Amino acid sequence: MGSSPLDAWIVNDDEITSLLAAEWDRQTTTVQLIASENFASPSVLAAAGSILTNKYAEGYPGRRYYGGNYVVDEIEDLARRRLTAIFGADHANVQPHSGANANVAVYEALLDPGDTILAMRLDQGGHLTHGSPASITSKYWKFVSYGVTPRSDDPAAPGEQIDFDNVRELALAHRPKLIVAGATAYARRIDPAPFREIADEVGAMLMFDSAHVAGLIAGGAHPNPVPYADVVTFTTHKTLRGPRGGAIICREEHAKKIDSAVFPGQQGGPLEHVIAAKAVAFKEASQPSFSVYTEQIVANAKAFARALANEGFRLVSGGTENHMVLLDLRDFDAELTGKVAQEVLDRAGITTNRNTIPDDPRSPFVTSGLRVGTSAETTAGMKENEFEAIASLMSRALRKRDDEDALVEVRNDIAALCANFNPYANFTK
Ligand code: DSN
Repeated sequence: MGSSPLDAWIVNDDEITSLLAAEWDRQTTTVQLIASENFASPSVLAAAGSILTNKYAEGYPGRRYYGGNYVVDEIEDLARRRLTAIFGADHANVQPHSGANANVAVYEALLDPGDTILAMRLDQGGHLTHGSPASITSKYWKFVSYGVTPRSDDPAAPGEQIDFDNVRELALAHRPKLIVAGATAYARRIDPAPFREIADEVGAMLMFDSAHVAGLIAGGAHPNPVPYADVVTFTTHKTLRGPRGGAIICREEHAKKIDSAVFPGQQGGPLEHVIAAKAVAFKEASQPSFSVYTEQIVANAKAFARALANEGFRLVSGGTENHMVLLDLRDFDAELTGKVAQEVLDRAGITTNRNTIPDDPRSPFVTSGLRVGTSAETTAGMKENEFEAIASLMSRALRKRDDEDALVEVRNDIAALCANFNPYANFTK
């Protein structure tokens, strides 16, 4: 096994060291296609592994409950300033430990228990925190769900896109206090303007959950929801390529309530080592090279989608405009479930996740869909040609899924490809 960048730190624990090496091997010899993952830079990893992990800092810069926070205050302020500058927002809260925490904090800040929220249903592409019965959110607030338009095989008018007539009808009928835009399994650009129009028509606030596309927005590849939304939430580790965590940006009028909802409303001590890593990532995302990166993510996704369609996979919504491709596996092979496809591809060195597709007849544990994304391997330097090659290898592995030798061959081809695209090749200790 190769050595990991984490070897630069002395992990004085043989078992963990050995597992870190195994994970390094996995990440650099298999292809990473999970749409919500990325390869954070060595600077981000170093900040996240820094001595800031030692410090308690409940509160906010200038208003902490513990002493010794004069350095931490500067770090958190820097993160907030860098974040508001990227998106042109009034206020930032960089403390949420995750996107789910960020979403719940917004609901807690802006709503009373029992208030109505209009959001996208999980099986149509929404997130658990958009009111899934399995999420705590559905126990405290009343959710009404919108979905996507019906499937269409007409390339000129692809279906499975956000149904704004449905959003408006539901908004007029239920008068939600908050409308949530944003998705977790949706390959199309989400325009914030029509959501704002509908919110204004019914007197609702608008939250844009930009977890998946925050990096694309930062790089200019997708529209910025900040001028339209009262609040924008996101994770920092997906297309934004930072450490694992969440963040909230909002209009000044909501700032105090949002801050109180995060701490002390929901969380205790902030993870200042992660906040330092977020600050590093925000600086990286404001460089011109990040725009080049996000353009390439989208170009790679389009090439990947075309190549997968040529292999016989049906593209949900007919294509992609972001970093992700959602595949309906049934046209490729009626017997193939998302669960089996994910397991077979894992054996072939191709890391993906099964996903429900709109109106999926199979359960969320089995699914008829597979979600793939280009953000991580674009970081590693892959371009359209490599994604076309991966599409062909995916097809080969799935067609020969009962032939172990064939899967080993695909895994070897994938490892050969990955050998030229080590995301940490330029890392020096
Ligand atoms: N787990 C995230 C994703 O993969 O999209 C959503 O929380």
